[in-house]
Amino acid sequence: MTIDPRLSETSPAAPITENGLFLADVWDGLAANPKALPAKYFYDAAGSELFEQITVLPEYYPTRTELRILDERGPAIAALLPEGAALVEFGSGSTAKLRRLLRHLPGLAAYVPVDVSGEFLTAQAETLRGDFPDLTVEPVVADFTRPFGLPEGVKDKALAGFFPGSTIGNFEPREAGRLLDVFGRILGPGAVLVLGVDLVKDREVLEAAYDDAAGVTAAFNLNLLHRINRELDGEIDPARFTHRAVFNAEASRIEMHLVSRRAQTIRVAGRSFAFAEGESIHTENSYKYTLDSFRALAARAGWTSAEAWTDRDGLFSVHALRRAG
Ligand code: SAH
Ligand code: AVI
Repeated sequence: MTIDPRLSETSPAAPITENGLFLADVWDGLAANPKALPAKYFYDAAGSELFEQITVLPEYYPTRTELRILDERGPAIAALLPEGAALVEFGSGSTAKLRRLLRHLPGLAAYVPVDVSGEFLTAQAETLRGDFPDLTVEPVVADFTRPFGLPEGVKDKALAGFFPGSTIGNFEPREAGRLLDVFGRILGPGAVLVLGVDLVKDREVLEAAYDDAAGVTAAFNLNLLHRINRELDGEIDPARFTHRAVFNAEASRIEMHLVSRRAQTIRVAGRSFAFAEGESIHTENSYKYTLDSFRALAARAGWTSAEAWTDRDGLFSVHALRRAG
């Protein structure tokens, strides 16, 4: 994923709509060589539901492993957060991980889930309010790679950040550093950011996690083509594409692709794009770090490592970072 500067550069006289940005990115991505689309577009309501199904697959170890680390380290994490803080979660999804932390955070002043998947976020925030009536929940529908405002009610509060799931891994390392710097500016000097980072491991384990036997990850990847058809007047037959997930060891990342089963031309909003047989659209990177390679990335972005925890098998890590004061 990349950080998108366009919205902030747009003059109010020439507004770019969300769907206009989506179309521009799809046209750019399909015209590029090699073809690539930004991973953030996976997440419409259907994509968010499919991601939730991924999180409980036997092959997808990250979610259950991170939940276990959060359960075990909840008290230590809580001790790092200031009393009366508002917690901003970037890419909150189902809010399942916040729910696990909540019992350790009785003094939390507010929870601000930020997510680009608007319909899904609104529904999750409503359910959370129902389950925790004493918690102030202030959802923000936004693309966190672009400037966005925090709710008025939390501006006078100490802020802390939460970025679980290894969503940071979906950004090129240079972009990940820029994103961490942006989060630091939002949260302020001295703030703590707790984030989940997936770790390098055997190719077999990684590739199975992104190409599960039940085909849920394939459906998640292919949903991008369905979404283009739904929202952008696309004329794509998703059955003519196949899901591929491969570990690129040199770059330390899982790559997901949609591979054209045959030579074909697809159309999106009146523009045509030719594919050779076997040509792919690169739809996602999921970078895998070591504890030290991630600490080094965070340090370059202005964060020092307060703590880092892993599970017993060294599959996944949770880092607590502190912004220079
Ligand atoms: N934090 C959850 C969800 C991770 S899935 C967990 O750990 O399980 C990644 C989430 O980030 C999705 O909910 C997706 O909609 C959101 N997301 C991805 N890119 C985003 C962006 N650029 N801006 C805001 N949210 C984004
Ligand atoms: C959200 N993100 C961290 C997931 C990952 O593991 O990179 C998205 C995902 N893609 C395929 N499976 C899960």
